[in-house]
Amino acid sequence: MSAVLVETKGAVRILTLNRPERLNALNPEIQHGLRAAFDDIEADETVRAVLLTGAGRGFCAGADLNQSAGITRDLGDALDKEYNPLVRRMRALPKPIVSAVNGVAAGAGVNLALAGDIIIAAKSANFTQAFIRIGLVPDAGGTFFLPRLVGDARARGLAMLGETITAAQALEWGLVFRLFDDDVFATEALSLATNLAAKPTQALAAMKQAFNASHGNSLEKQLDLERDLQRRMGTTPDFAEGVKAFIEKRPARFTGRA
Ligand code: T3D
Repeated sequence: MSAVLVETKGAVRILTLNRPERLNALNPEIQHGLRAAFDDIEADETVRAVLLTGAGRGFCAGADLNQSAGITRDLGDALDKEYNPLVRRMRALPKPIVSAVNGVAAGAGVNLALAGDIIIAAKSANFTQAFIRIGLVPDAGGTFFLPRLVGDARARGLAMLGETITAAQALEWGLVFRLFDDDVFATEALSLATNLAAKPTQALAAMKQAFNASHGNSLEKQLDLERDLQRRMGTTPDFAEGVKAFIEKRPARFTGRA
């Protein structure tokens, strides 16, 4: 059985981490499966949104610790070769990613979810920056995403104490966008991704670019970037269709084409 299940529903590509007996802990097979899946998604024009979730009761428990037991590995190498390219890939992907945290998320599993664009969670999910429990520092973008999402005080508390927070706490702190009841979670997650897949894909890609840049930009630079992106958006068929549909008082039919 594949470590990452890949399914297509309409214009949504669903990626399911699939090592439920290990709470979908990240091993080379999962890393390889994700890399291959994102290669396909980038190249396939018919895919307009991604849904990333986990099989079983976990979303992802971070790095598979069995591969670290008793072995001296260069963890910097592991980040350079596996985790960092994946996070960069997800952030730069010109298509929206819904991270659907269906259950337990720990360590790099949390931060992998945060690399998505819209993070939702099942009400039974929980989140642990588990790194400190094993003497590590948050990776996979954790020290970047966390303070920006929840603020410095909470980011430091979460990372330094390694305490588990509930989905309700994660929502209250701004770590996730929305919660759903467990019994409807999969359906609601797909519905959200399907909704995104029907939107003007070029504009969503440009938004990702703008939000990614905004953390490091001055207002001046960000205004310039918005101008450049908007200039490009103004030439897209979806802009023409959106305006036409508004004037004709009908729902727009976006194609996502450049
Ligand atoms: O090494 C590198 O590549 C460097 C990169 C590091 C990045 C990181 O992510 S470091 C952080 C790694 N993750 C952790 O430290 C979390 C470890 N897991 C836990 O602390 C707990 O499992 C949880 C708090 C996540 C959930 O607890 P609970 O009680 O709900 O489940 P459980 O019983 O502990 O786990 C269920 C099974 O999954 C269990 O196997 P068993 O006993 O039934 O055979 C457990 O060993 C396994 N499992 C859970 N997490 C991992 C794992 N197996 C391997 N690696 C894991 N990370």
